Amino acid sequence: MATTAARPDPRDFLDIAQLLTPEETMLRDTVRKFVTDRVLPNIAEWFEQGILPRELAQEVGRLGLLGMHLEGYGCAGGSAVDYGIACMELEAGDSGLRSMVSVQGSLAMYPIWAFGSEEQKSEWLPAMAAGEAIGCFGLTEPDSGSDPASMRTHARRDGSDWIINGTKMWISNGSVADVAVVWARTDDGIRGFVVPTDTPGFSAPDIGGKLSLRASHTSELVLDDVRLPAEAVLPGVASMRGPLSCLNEARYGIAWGSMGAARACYESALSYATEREQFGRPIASFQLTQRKLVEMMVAINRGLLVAHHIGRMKDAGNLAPQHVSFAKFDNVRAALHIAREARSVLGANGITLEYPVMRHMNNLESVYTYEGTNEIHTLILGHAITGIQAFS
Ligand code: TGC
Ligand code: FAD
Repeated sequence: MATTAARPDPRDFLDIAQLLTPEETMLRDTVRKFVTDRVLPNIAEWFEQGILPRELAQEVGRLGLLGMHLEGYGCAGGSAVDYGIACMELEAGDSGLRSMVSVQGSLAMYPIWAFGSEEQKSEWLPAMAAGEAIGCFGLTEPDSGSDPASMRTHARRDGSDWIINGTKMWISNGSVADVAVVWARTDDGIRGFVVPTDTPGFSAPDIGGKLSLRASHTSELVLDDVRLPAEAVLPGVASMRGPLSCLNEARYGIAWGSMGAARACYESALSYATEREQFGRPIASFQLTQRKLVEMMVAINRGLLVAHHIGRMKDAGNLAPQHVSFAKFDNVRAALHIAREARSVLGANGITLEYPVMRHMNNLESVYTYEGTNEIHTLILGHAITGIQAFS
């Protein structure tokens, strides 16, 4: 029987907030306030200049958001849902900010935490959790994107040392990193190396001309006879399972984060549509506009339910990589579609940095491609349901 409950909130139609515990609600509000006070007033300028100030890492570190789902070594030891909520609120500000936090926590700290030696963990994790040391993750290469197992970067032994040669491409945080987790081919399989970025032979030139994720540093990593001691290798893994395990962590955060970007676009379109008048009426009064707004609202609520569901599964230890692919595949494509529709609602104003929509839309083009393209996640899901591998 229908109840007499109040009219649904257009900004939380299915009352998804009620799924959060009081502690999760507090975390959401804290990160939202940080984004509102510190990021939103500046992000258009950072995006235009192509920068993300380094001190933001220390600021989010003080909020306990770096490596927040890891235990010990100065990390906050939060739940998977906590981590998802933080990603969502950060990405409502900008995907570049969420990327910085994802790369730090899921791609640079996680492999050290999961596969590193005690010495590597003690040396790097507390400083990285505080944002005093920034990390990056070097997997992709100029000729190895969707197929990272074809990487050419290699490490060979020289006495007890390792010598690494190769080039990594499209590396977030690269030019501002203090430490790079670099994956390389060796005689023992694919190994991860913890590379201090001041090691001779290492350089990280920025990639220019980006129209997407401009508030994020994206770099090449050049390793030219980089000599490392024996203890630089991550001892706990010697196969593609190493880097792919890190991707599960980051893709999980993106499933939530993309819904933050989508929410920002939807809210911007909703408020614009109720204020902007054409033909003597608010554009929100036209059926075609209402349809766009309704499709956005429904897709966001659906994506958030998926994010919450996989979050609880992850916390219960029941989340498979294919579940993460489901959420990354569907939530990011939905967010990109929402951003494009929102841009059309704003008309010409939608193409400017005065509104967040086109900035999010351009960012989401990268989010659609990184951490496994939409096509790769389609094939992971296709493999899962048919048992037939169609990558190659
Ligand atoms: P395959 O032969 O199937 O497996 C090789 C080994 O890996 C294991 N494995 C996994 N382990 C953990 N998690 C997963 N998701 C795993 N998938 C596979 C597997 O069990 C096996 O282990 P072992 O011990 O038996 O050797 O793997 P494949 O090489 O055929 O890969 C298949 C494919 C295409 C799915 C994979 O290569 C892939 O996901 N490609 C996409 C590449 C990608 O996502 N790159 C992302 C780079 S980082 C980035 O974009 C950062 S963006 C910045 C930000 O996040 O903000
Ligand atoms: P390709 O693999 O060349 O793919 C091109 C097209 O072909 C895509 O549409 C793809 O889906 C399609 N395709 C490829 N193979 C198949 C197939 N078997 N079947 C069907 N279609 C296929 N990498 C890192 O290691 N660390 C980082 O920090 C990082 N940060 C990034 C930041 C940004 C802003 C961007 C844009 C990328 C970043 N990446 C990073 C790289 C990212 O992971 C790769 O761009 C991504 O994996 C795709 O590789 P590619 O660009 O070489 O495209």
